[in-house]
Amino acid sequence: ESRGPAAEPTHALARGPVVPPTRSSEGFLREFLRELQYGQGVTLARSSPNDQYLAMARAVRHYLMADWLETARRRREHPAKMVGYLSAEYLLGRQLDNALLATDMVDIVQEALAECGISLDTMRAQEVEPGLGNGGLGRLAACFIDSLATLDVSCVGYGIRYEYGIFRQTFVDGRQVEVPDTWLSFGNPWEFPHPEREVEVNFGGHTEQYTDEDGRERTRWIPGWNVLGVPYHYMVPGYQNGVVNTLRLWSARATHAFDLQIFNSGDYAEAVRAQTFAENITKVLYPEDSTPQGRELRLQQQYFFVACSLKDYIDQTLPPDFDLKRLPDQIIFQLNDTHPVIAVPELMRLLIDDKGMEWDEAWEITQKCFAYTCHTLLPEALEVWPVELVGRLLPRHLEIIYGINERFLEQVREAFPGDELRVRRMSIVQDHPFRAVRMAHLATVAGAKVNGVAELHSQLLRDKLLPDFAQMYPDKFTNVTNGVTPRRFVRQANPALSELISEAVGPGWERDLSRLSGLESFAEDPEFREQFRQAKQANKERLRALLLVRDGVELPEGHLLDVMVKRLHEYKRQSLKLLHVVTLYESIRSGEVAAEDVTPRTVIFGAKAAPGYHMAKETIALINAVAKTINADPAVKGRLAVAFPANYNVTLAETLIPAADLSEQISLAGMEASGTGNMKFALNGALTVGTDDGANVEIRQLVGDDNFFLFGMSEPEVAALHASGYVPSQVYADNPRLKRVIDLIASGAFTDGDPGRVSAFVDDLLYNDRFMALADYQSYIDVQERIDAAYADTEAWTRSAILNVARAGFFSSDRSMHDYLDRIWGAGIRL
Ligand code: T68
Repeated sequence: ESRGPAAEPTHALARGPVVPPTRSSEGFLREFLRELQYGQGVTLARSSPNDQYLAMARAVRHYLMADWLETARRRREHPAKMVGYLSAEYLLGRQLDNALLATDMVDIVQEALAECGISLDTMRAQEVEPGLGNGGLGRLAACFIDSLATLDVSCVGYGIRYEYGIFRQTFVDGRQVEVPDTWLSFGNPWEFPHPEREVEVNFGGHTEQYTDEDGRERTRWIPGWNVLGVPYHYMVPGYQNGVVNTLRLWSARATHAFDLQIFNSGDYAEAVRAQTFAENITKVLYPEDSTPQGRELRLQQQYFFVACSLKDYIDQTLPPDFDLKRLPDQIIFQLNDTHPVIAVPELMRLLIDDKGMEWDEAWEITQKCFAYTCHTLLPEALEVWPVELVGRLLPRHLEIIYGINERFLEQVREAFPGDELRVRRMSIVQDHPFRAVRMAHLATVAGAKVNGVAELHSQLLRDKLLPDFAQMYPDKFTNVTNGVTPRRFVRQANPALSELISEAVGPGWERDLSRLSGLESFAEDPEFREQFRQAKQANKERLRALLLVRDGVELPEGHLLDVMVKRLHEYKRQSLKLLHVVTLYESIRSGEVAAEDVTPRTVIFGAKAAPGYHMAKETIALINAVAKTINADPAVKGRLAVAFPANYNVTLAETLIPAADLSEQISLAGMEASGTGNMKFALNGALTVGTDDGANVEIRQLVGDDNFFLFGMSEPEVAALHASGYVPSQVYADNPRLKRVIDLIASGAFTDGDPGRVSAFVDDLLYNDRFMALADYQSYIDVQERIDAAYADTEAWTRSAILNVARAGFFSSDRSMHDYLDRIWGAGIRL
């Protein structure tokens, strides 16, 4: 398809570069009104807040457009190696503020809107955040593409445009009820659909052998059905640097054959059903975090988006005459967990079947084009796809996977002669408990590099999860500790602290977070400490105001704010936090401690449970039940409160985290791959209470033991307890305080006297407790008592909080990106 005008333009405006609108409130006002009147088709007087939001968002977009087009032109003209970030999830958060910050337009826009009688805050509140991810993994992808744009690294993020993102959580009688996330229903001003760049994706059918013109034996795939992928482009602006990269999200459409069928078919309803079937592929995000269910539609989603992305890159991004032998010089595909790993056989298929390459050559290229990031250690989180399903949906890919496995196992046998047990352990295809493809093995064999997401995790990945592979390919394994973007999670979320930081260390720290170390000396300055406390206080007020209107919750004033926000999962141990809350409650109620001797504390939970995760949902119900009882009890009023705002998401995080005093990172050691919320809290001046797990280990090393509350077993201690046999009921029997607390819960004290509603929770703790909450209970209670005392010493606490900020600069995702560049992506990527 040809691009550009048919004839040479004659007018200067048509020839020249794209001119951005004037950067003034007058200029913005003009853009805004033009979008409102000509884009939305309403006058200001008749416009709804949604009209105003859509128009202003489009007007803001204008200011990024010239940079976007220019960045694309620059990257075309000076082709350097590019990162293709392949991720099934991007948990972006709201776009408006991010765009205003990237363009440095907050003041201009505020002034212009004021002249229209519109408040910027009202506009901000209109936006439904794109929740195209479950939790940490999806948010990490969003932080990484932000950092790559800020570092001016050429990157395209590839993913899925789910019509429904992560569900909206509501509580009915304290129990989680999921509501569909209709984020697109009022229009989305941040996306650019490109139906003209649609690509076809095949599924099903069978393969056959044939002999080509040169007499070579070849295979071809005769698919059974297909769908179209339509790309939607999103701008990914760097921070005030004129760079705008692209996020390309794919949406499934029925092929035009379906449209024809609809017209020609006597059975209209049947034809429409076929169309619905195709479009189902990108209908909804799977809300399973860490426990993939192996559903057919999920594999369809995965293949759909990587097939679209590879085809788009090879056929549309590379020059038409490109020699694919040089592919590894042009791109590295980073696999965000195993979800996109079906891209490996897909690239092999493209190179061999479509481009006519020999196997060995195609494999050499493929092995250089992928790198794999693992985000877990939980065995049940590792994806395995039944061979029967892969064969039915992607018969050619299954053959290729077998081909890869056969050659790989030959190498294993060569390296370890006679070790058939090892061969079976390492095989990409497992036989037991059912025949299936182990996606992590495929990714490890194919990937040039394999990385974990924090030091401890990478070490356990080598030593426990994939030890055979680490032995065979020691150089493949590396670590890149996660990071978070300081633009969204400090600058944007915490303007009060940001201003203080700028005053102390000068401007520009948002792009070089190591400069936070300049705050170190200010920790000793009483005046600075006072200002720091005032900023925290302002953030608490802001949170109080938000929770009042958002949830009708009234937070008490002057409390230690103790926050645990993350997905609900047994390994993260919200149950342990709950045991602490009930312990505090019980100790006041029983008169063991006088209410006035208790450090006033409000505990805030935020957590979604996977809809099919029974124990997680029981835990949510119990937290709500405990909150209801405690908050209504005059005996603890002013001393202890519990809040559980529904629907924790990126938007809520941006107000919650800056207000927190204490960050709860209490997973069983060895279970949390990294955590990234832990980093956001430290950067916003909360102290961490945490186990030696994931990135907590590195946070503690950096901020220092005096400024971190460590508790619980270490990973080796956990392993030893497992080996010696863990009996939770014995821990219960041996600890009178723990026994009182569990007995109180079990009695129905929080469930209207009904023990039935808590028996699943209690029985699991006593007779299973897979994540050893009871084993760490006493240590946790002890550390919390130290925290109560520490918080009472305001100056010392503030000093520690400042030191957390000063020493957490390492956790910028910009640093993570530098590490990927150094350790994984290799030479050729221009900085
Ligand atoms: C998280 N994983 C890790 N998974 O739990 C967390 N899984 O420790 C780490 O900091 C973060 O990744 C970033 O590395 C997830 O968030 C998922 O969301 C997920 C989604 C679908 C299937 C499996």
